[in-house]
Amino acid sequence: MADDEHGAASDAEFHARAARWHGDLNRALHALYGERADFAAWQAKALQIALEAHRARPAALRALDRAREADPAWFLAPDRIGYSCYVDRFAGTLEGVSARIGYLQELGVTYLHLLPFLKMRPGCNDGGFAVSSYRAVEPSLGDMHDLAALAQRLRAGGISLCADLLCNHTADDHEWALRAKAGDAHYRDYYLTFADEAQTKAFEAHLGQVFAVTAPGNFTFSPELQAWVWTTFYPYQWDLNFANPAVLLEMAAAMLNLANHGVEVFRLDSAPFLWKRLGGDCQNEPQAHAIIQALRALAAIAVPAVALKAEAIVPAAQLVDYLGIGPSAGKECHLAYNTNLMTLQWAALARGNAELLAEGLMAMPRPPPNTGWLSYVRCHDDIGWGVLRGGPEGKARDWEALRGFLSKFYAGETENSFASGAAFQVTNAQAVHGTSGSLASLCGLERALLAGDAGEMDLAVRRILLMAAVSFAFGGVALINMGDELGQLNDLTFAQGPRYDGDGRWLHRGAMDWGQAALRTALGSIPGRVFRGFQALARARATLPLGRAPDLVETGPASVLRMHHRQSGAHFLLLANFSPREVPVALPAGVWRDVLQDKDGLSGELPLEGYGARWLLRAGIVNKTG
Ligand code: OTU
Repeated sequence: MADDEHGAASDAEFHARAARWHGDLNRALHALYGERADFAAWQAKALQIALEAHRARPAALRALDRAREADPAWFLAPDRIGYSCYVDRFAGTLEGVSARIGYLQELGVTYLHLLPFLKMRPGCNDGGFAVSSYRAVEPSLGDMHDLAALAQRLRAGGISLCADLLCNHTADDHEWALRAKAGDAHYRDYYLTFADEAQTKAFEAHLGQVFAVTAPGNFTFSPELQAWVWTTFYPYQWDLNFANPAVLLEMAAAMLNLANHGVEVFRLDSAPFLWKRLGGDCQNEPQAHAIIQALRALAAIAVPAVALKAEAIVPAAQLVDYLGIGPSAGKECHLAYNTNLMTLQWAALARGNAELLAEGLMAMPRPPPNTGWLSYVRCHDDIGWGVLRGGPEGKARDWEALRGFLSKFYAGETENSFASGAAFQVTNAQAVHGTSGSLASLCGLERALLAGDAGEMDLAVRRILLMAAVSFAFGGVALINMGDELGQLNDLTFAQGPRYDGDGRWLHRGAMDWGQAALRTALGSIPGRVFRGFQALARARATLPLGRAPDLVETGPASVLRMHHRQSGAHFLLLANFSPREVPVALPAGVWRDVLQDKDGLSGELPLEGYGARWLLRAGIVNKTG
């Protein structure tokens, strides 16, 4: 085909997609900017940006677009095992990550989330979450060419690349901010500025605080602007003004450009905070959803191979909205972090009781078709206890007391605690925010090793694998946080690290210990046991009949979680004992196969050891490929 013919055919493809998503894009844009006299011009401009991105899209990625349009649930396959890491901490540079693809494949990884790697503010930058340019890689990590090369190698190895889209804020040295500081009114309108401090106080009266200790308040005075700037997070992270349509289009263009470099999944950082309203807490506003829906529609039109993932650390009642509701069901994010599963798992582990976990999971609405959850037990952030609030239907319960208990338990401050984590951003002895600490340290491995207690070490390893077995069994994408697959401990030297800036989350962001990784084949070693445990879960999961979410979650006895997936005749059952004591567990009728231990013919009653987990399939109904 001649070039112009190619172009024409491809533009036709674009226009067909634009027609399909026309209604959704318009609904979202209208909700945001419908009142403006120049609305039609912005609408046209949005489509123009999408068309330019589509024309610039490499042929291989266009082929991927077509394949994924035919398989819209591609990211929900049971072999979707994610891995999350900082580029420098894992492998030095983007090129270094390329050299470690084999390691990721050995573990069973098919989805790689690289924490922020774009050009970041020098000095304090919140681990790269203060972006100076959306179009350049941080020079110490590589360049845009390395990014495209890495994405391509990952894709060839069956791994999808996920990157953050820092949509809520830029660094205060981003070009837009610099121009605003230099007096350019066009760019000043990219941010939320207030000349009068009283205005900020009026907002502040209804706002929470994310970094109450290291960055109190939500506004920062800029001497250059002679005004207060909205800064939800650190003072150098300037919140963007999405009431200005130019900001949304800049963000869309940045996203599409990264997609054309091979990014397949965007993690929408701080998604709840995108829209501000006087008198509200400025989270989860309907317009924040409209912004995401507009980004989704533009991605679907220009780069349909791409998926969006919401980072919304909000209570369960608000969470499913990020997958779209009403006319937008299934048309907002493809994925969202399952904060509910994560925090309730930690609650179950501390209490030796799975009832609250089962109840909380049953209360979650089912994700819309072609969407799902990202399950995780640890990530680069703290465990935010604030999401544990109970829904409107939730039983009357003292959630505040529970959050207080969990914070103390995982800081190792209660009598029976095995954990060595630390409270994060706590302003006074009563306040609770989150907990820092690595999976292994929170599960007791750090203390056990210090005490040289082999029995405790064994229990800690079982807790680690129990937490993973539950998280992996939920369906959707299961994410491993770098180092957890080796039982890596807290980094006790974190306060001396170059990126620390007084932020306690660096406790669990130590560099990858490749020495420990070398032990992964050593049968008797702890890293070996943990790695092989994760690997076995990843391999077995690929064969399981997992739905988007379990269809029944219950307990029996109280310490044992029972999670069921019934898919096209097959029945998968997870049993997970959150107590240290062995308990007898009654199996549902039928003959079961233990897929992790490869044992057949199980029926009746099963003794489940302390912190034991089983993945069972009802024999006879399983598909033959499994
Ligand atoms: C996100 O975090 C990122 O994951 C953090 O690493 C960043 O510091 C932050 O945004 C700013 O970019 O509020 O819903 O409680 O869970 O800051 C988004 C701490 C967030 C994090 C919280 C989170």
